[in-house]
Amino acid sequence: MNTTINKPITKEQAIDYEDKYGAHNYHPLPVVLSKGKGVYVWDVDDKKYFDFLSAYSAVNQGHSHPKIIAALKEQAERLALTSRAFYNDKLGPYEKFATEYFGFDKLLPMNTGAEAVETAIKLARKWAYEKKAIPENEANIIVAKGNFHGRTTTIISFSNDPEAREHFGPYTPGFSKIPYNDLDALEETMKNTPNTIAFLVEPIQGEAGVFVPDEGYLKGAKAICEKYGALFIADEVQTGIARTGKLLAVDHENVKPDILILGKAMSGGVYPVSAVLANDDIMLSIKPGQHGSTFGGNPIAANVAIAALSVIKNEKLADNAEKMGKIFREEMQKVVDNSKFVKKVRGKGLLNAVLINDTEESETAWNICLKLAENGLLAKPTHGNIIRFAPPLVINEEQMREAIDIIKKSIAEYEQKNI
Ligand code: IF1
Repeated sequence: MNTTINKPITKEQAIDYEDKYGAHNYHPLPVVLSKGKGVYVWDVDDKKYFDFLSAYSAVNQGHSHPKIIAALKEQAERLALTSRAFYNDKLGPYEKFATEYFGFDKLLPMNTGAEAVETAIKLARKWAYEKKAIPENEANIIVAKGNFHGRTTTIISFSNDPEAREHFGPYTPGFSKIPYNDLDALEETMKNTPNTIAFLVEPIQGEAGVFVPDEGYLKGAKAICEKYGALFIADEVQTGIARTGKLLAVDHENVKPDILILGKAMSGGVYPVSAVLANDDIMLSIKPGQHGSTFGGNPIAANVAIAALSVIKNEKLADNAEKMGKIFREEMQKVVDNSKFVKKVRGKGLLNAVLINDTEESETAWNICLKLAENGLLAKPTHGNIIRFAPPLVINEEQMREAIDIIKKSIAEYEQKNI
């Protein structure tokens, strides 16, 4: 039995409490977790699972990485929050570390990914009005259909997912949507939509179902932005921090974004840390007092992020993601070749998805995830027929092969029962 707030809580109680006292804004798998370490999590009944979601790529360094926890504890006991009304002795060193780490002049620290996306939008607009003489309130930003950039009102204003945007209007204007992975559409819209100032895009569309664009898409998009004097904004909240086998997904094509958006694994999943990086000609468009947040750049976030980013490099997690991802896709391709049911595996590094031969609205992916959980592996569908598989990047070959066996077994069991 797991004890919490000094009294034991069962799986049923935890679920009942959330149902009775919590907003119903999620539909979690019926698993109640209470412990995590590396690639594993345990539920309240001490059942062990491989975590193949990694909190949507926030736990790239593995659950409760000792070096990151030490940084969290050490700073929390020393100085947790000053606000930006004063300086502190951690933010500057973190900004120096992170700007050198990613190769930009400056960093604007925020907390969640959505806040960083909002910051990037405000920064691009401010730059456009003040440096490009775009007429006030006329700036247009191009986004890709199928995008997921967070859940604030402005961000869902340019989503085309009814679930994300219905009945949350009125919507923020100033965005035009084009098909993902379509350079002609980008060029066309850039050319014909006045006052277009930027293209905001995920280098791989995560929530849409791990859509990996054609080779050359990112390089082509950057070139089109340069041709029309628009900013290329890369949302690497999910694809960044070594998840796809390189430090950033844009590194696969050696593309440097004008604005880089990071979040999630910036802290290894132990604390909300996000950031926007850009060079001075863009970043200095925002002047003192024009943007910020209470917790943005706090000493704990700064200390934790240095530790989390150091782990990525010191443990060569991008290389490991590349190697382990290859094994995953090779083995899952064998399942695809021998199954009418599993029709495709796709991804890069350790951001992968398996497509099931069923409709988007079906319960199939969900039911397979229930079977996976029964067999000791946690994953979550992104759509009715797509399952994302994204373990922490610290996974070793033995663990990966054991996890693959669980996935194969679970799919086979599901097929036997349902085909
Ligand atoms: C949920 C999805 C993933 C993101 C990208 C910004 C953000 C996210 C590319 C915002 C956040 C999270 C949100 C979380 C589930 C998860 C998710 F399923 F919602 F779409 F990963 F694909 N840019 N993604 O993926 O960052 O504000 O959440 O820190 O909302 O349930 P955030």
